[in-house]
Amino acid sequence: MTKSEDNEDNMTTQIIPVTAFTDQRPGTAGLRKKVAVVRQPHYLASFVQSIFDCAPELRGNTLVIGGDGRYWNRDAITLCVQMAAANGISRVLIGLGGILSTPAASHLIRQRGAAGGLVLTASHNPAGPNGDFGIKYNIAGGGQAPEALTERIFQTSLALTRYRIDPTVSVDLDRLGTTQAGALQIEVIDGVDDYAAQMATLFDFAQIRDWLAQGHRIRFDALHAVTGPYARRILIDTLGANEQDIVNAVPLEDFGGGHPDPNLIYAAELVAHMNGPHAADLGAASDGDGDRNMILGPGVFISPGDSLAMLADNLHLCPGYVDGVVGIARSMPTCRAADHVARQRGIELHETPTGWKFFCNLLDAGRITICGEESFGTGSTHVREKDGLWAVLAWANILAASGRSLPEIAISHWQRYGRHYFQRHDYEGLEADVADAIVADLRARLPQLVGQTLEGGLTVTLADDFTYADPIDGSQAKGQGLRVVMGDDARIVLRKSGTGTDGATLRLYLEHWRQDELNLDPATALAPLAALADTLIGLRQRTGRAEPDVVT
Ligand code: G16
Repeated sequence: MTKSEDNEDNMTTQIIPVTAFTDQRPGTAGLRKKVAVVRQPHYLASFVQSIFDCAPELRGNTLVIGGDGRYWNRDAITLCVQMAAANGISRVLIGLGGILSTPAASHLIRQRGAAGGLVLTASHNPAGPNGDFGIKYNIAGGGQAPEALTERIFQTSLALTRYRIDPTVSVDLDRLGTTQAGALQIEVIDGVDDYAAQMATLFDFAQIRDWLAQGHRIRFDALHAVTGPYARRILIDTLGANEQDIVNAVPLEDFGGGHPDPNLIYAAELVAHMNGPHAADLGAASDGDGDRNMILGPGVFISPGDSLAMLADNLHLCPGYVDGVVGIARSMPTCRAADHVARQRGIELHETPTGWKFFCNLLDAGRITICGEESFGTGSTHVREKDGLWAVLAWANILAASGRSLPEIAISHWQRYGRHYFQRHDYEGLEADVADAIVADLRARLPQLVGQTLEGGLTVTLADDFTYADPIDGSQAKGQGLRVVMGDDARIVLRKSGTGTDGATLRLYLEHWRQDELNLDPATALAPLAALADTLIGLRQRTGRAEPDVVT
């Protein structure tokens, strides 16, 4: 250890020499690793230093810091604050208890004009000593660092020789207010306040309150993750929802041992309630860091792609969006339900790679109002992250304003536009070379597929490895997933996940558009396409798995 390297530094700043780590390339949404990996000596500090080295705008400026409250969140936040002090950052804004949902952090960065933010989360991945940890850097606009920056951070981490820290700085995460540590101002804020205030500007709270007072119900499952306090404040305290309907609302360091992923598998309790005799009018769940959402009505599951399309079609009913939607974006694997809405309204539809960061330029440029992904993410111009509770409030506002039930809205949408049956089949924990070989083999066969009529009569109209050219900055993202497109009727998409921490995960996405049968069970509707994908890719055979690990 050496003392400060220039005379600008505090006397208590330490320069810690390190041997660079070689595995700090950020994935789809930041760096995600097992807790044991991140807790290795100097591991997190090295990554944070690489961020600070690549973000000179932070010097003399404000940095937002918050996390999803998972195991080791508090220690990691203290480390980030000590490093902020030693790297010339002048102010840190931290959520009370070290907690900020991902959308709330994005909002705070924008609202307070911060130069950036550190969001400590591994999203829906399980937590606890044997679980996962994660960290991502969000830039001044509130969105995740773009690809070019994450690549620079990775290159910096490969050559890192030291990091700077002031271990004398301490922070009381449980006390609201401002303190000074040398040149660093530390402000601990109630992360729920600003977020709740913003939601009140977008939605008609009085109308939702009346709707709830008439006996309608919202059932919300926070899965013991970050949205509990946000949901309690907004849904119970402000809107008057039943206290018993907001469940698992106390954030726990290990998420209660669960998997805080709002889908049909991991939010089973909510699904059972919504399929039961006392189902609420709107059922919803969010994830570890509050950016995902799952939407259900009594007896009906609205797939994320459908939710995006239905929200886009009805968003003008919410006061924050009275002028309607100027454009829509969805990630490539997300079903094409929203495309019909865009076509019908004569507005732009953008197809981007997986990863919320790809929406940010479009949002900044005012080209889109709403965007969404099959991975249970929906959001709008109000922040630069997806936003779980925003989607719940948007649906509640639409139900209250339209006077229609959720199943009525869904059925009339499908009658008008047809229904995109959609499923994602995940094969998890695969050997990386097995997963890579499966992808490489299909990639090699793509050119021959075009023009072929496959079993069942579907003809392949396009087969490629998806490349995205950003219409705003012209940057190109290549190798973003293999797609076998059968006109408007169907698609099979295969890609490797960029968020797992245990070996490789392959995702197979199946989509079939039907205008004749609107009431099928998705598994039944997609069975022929699944069989086709099996013949084409042989996933089960090549992975030695009888079936996918998770189907959502
Ligand atoms: C992140 C990204 C999303 C992406 C999802 C799944 O979400 O922000 O854009 O769709 O991961 O990515 P992959 O298919 O590569 O695993 P989150 O909620 O995990 O931050």
